[in-house]
Amino acid sequence: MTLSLDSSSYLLVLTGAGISAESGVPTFRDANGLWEGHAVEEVASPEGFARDPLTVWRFYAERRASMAGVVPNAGHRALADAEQRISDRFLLVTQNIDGLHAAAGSQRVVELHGNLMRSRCTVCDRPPFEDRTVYRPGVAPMCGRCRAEGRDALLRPDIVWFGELIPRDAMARIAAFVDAAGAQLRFLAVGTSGLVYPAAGLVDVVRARGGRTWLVNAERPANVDSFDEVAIGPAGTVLPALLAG
Ligand code: BJW
Repeated sequence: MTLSLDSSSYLLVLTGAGISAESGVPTFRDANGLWEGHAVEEVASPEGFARDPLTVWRFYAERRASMAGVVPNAGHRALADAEQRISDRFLLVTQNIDGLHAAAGSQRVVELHGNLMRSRCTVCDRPPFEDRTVYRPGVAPMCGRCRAEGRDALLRPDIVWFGELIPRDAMARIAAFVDAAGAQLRFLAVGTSGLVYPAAGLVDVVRARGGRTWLVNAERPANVDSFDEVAIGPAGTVLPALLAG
């Protein structure tokens, strides 16, 4: 299987947890969607946070701590290299919150589900800010700006949880890219189970526009039949070969 990029082709890439697996980041459904016996939806949903912010913060503090020393792998680097070759005709949409694409040198990145190393206030409109703090168990951090104005307000991770809207500017950037690409659009999905929307529906958006679609995944995901070309295997091995030309 090949995916050659000529002087007119546009490439839209969607990545999921599988691309970071070879860097040592567990995939989302590695433990059957469970963390310490909690269903993922319990610790990654606004309802779960409202019910038990301490547990949700412990979940994310553990994940922040687990990123120490984690570096991008050959799959991340192959995508950064492809972007170097076609620059503005490349857009990388990632569901991952680990920041590894930027660490590999990718610049045109849409973080669909937010970023683990940012927090935001649950009350005020202060913009999300970088926050690498690994809060201790039992600590739910509070907003300093709200406190200065005399109210208590919890911080939360700047992550898109189940049932929450994807940031409007993220969807607008994807739509503008798809429009600009027209008939030259190619789509490559990597390391994603094809279960979570709207990401899982991007392949169908591209097909409706007549674009060709590729998939690289360790196993056959839920939406495998939507792809023209499928390579089953580890992204760190398959991507460098696929994007070499
Ligand atoms: C390898 C590999 C290697 C391993 N190489 N491969 C339409 C229909 C039905 C429902 C909906 C719909 N539209 C919206 C919804 C509701 C919901 C949804 O999709 N639910 C489904 C579960 C049914 N979507 C939403 O709520 C989204 N919001 C939204 O659409 O708003 C409008 C709306 C709201 C409500 C109702 C209707 C509309 C928001 C979704 C936010 C998802 N957030 C999460 C958690 C936060 C981040 C975090 O804490 O980490 O994001 S969920 C979780 O899943 C996480 C991931 O980004 C996401 C996707 O997972 P991913 O990346 O695919 O990982 P895995 O683990 O599932 O798969 C890894 C794959 O890699 C596997 O296939 C492996 O085989 C493979 N692999 N090693 C290559 N080395």
